[in-house]
Amino acid sequence: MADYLTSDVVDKILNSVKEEYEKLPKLNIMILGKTGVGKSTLINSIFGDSLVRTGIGRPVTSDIVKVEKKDFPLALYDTPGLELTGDNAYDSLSKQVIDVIREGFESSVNGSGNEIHCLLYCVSSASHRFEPSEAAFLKKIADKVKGYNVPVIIVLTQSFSKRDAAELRGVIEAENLPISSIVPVLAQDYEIDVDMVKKAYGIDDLAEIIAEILPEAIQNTFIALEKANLKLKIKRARGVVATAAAGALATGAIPLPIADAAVLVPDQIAMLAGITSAFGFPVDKGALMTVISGTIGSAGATVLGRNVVSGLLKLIPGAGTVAGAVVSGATAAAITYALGEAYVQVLTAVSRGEMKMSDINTEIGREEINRMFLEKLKMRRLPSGEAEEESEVFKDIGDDSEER
Ligand SMILES: Nc1nc2c(ncn2[C@@H]2O[C@H](COP(=O)(O)OP(=O)(O)O)[C@@H](O)[C@H]2O)c(=O)[nH]1
Ligand SMILES: [Mg+2]
Repeated sequence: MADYLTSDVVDKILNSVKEEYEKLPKLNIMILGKTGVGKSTLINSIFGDSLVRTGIGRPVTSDIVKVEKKDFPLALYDTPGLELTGDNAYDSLSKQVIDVIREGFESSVNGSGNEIHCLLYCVSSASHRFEPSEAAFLKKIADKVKGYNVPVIIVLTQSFSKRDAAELRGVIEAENLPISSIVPVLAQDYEIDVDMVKKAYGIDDLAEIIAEILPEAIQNTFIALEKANLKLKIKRARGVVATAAAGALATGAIPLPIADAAVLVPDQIAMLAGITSAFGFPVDKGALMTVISGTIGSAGATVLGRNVVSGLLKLIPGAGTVAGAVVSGATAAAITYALGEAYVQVLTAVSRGEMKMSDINTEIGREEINRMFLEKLKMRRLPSGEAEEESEVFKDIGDDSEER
């Protein structure tokens, strides 16, 4: 088994994932609301606690702080510890908010990347209060930022009572504000009593709404960073697979996975990197190697090698040597699709806690991945949705895996 080859391929994927992360444009989110309504808790539950706990805050105005972390494509504009009492406090803050948003909007023309992509305005359902001064403040902000393309989402935080949340929603809706949506959430489980816990909810819906309102280019950043909605990641990852499979179908120039060498073409490497980025995992070299060896690499090639290569070569006129062989577009698409879908399935299982990254890099993990790969390969689904024509190659694979 030529592990050095697999390792080389994995290094290429690791590099490509790194580039993929570096390429993600910075997402700028502003979060507003009174102290104690649960802004930090909300951000933690969307992005994990790493930003709030380890990010570095820098004041941009007297009350607004920009929190960032090195090599992390998210900037959070927060108002920590701001006591919003009285019209003066609201007046002063609305000026600062609009200044920051306008400056970001104007400078982004020069590519500074400081434009605010989304404004989360938090009101606590638990406080039972939405004062006229706060309503006026929110109305002013929502009206002003409309001109700078900043969507506003009102988050009803600490909504352990859905009835209170519905009531508050009614009050805010009556204001007829130019906002994108009102979303009730309970960001963390809430202990009502020693024997009664209200489970957290709504963060996945909020994540979906945020993803929808963001411009396409920033969406990928959000999906890579968020930790609240696995479906968004799966959908994005499967989009990457479909694109790669369609590309393989069009070009068909995929080298055969032969003997014990995993030969991946750049499009497949980009696909694996894109999937990894959608799930937002730190890359684990061992796990990636197993995925490759369990699918089209060493172990998979035993299956592919025995049945496919000989089968394929019969189909390819003039293919004297294994090394020079390429497969048809349809077959290339099917292999690419199966590799991508198997990898998506692995990362989904890891995200759900059904599998550990470290479990993957074992004999059992590899067999499981191989099983997934063959199952996907048997589906023979093409990105266009057409059924693939029957081929000897797929009969071979089907026969072989059914025996196992
Ligand atoms: N159980 C529970 N506690 C929350 C929730 N949101 C906020 N809190 C609590 O409310 C307090 C204030 O929250 P924090 O996020 O610091 O508010 P901030 O000042 O707006 O950033 C903290 O003690 C949080 O633990 C929630 O969704 N569930
Ligand atoms: Mg806070």
